Amino acid sequence: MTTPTTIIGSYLSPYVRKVLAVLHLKGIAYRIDPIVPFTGDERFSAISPIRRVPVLIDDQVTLSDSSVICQYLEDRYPSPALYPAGIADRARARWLEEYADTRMGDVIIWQLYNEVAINPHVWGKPTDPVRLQKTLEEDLPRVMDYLETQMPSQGWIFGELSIADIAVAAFFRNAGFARWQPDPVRWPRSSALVERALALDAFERLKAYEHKTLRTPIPQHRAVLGDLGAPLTAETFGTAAPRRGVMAT
Ligand SMILES: N[C@@H](CCC(=O)N[C@@H](CS)C(=O)NCC(=O)O)C(=O)O
Repeated sequence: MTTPTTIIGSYLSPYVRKVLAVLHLKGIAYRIDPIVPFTGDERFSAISPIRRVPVLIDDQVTLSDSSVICQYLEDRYPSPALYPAGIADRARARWLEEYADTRMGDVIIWQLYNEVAINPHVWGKPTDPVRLQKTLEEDLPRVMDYLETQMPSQGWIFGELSIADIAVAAFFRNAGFARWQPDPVRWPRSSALVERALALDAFERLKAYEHKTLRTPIPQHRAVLGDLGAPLTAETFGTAAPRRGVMAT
């Protein structure tokens, strides 16, 4: 029997969300081991040496890093294309994906979501109000100001839906979990694009799993997600106790 496409990683990760959206848009069936970051076992360390999610395992390859995974899926399953055809647009789409993964990841995940959710709920550390205020008043507006210069007045960034729209939108689900939404008056193009993208079935269908994960203690994630119909793997790479990552941030 061939190995079915398997994704390791929580429904709450924007990087996992990006990969799941791409799998859905390309019509690729998959199973998921929805482990929370920081809770992978030793076998997880072996396949994800930076100990980050998502990881993809299929009949040909084991890969970590969402951008590498999405590019692999595009190369192996070219239709529908999710990278623009023109060389310059293709490069710009990759840049916007990189901007989302690096800078939006830093501000929305490692600052905002970390302060509001991960520190208190995973590590038992209270929210730092000074850090949170700087994120909300300085860093997030700067990210939004840049995005606004890149967004179209209507439709998708490169005409057809692409990895750039998907990568950017994925982060706004986590901003929403931390009760932050872009102001549609200040950033009208970005707000509208994110709303359009998150309304796609590729994102919409994940919402029930995201909400359930948010509201459930870690040891019960698999059971409640299974009850909701999530396509779970039979086995898990997860452990009960979280441990700090291997990267400095
Ligand atoms: N560049 C990576 C980033 C993935 C990432 O940062 N994942 C987070 C979850 S949102 C993680 O696994 N963090 C655990 C850690 O850093 O130890 C990608 O695109 O996949």
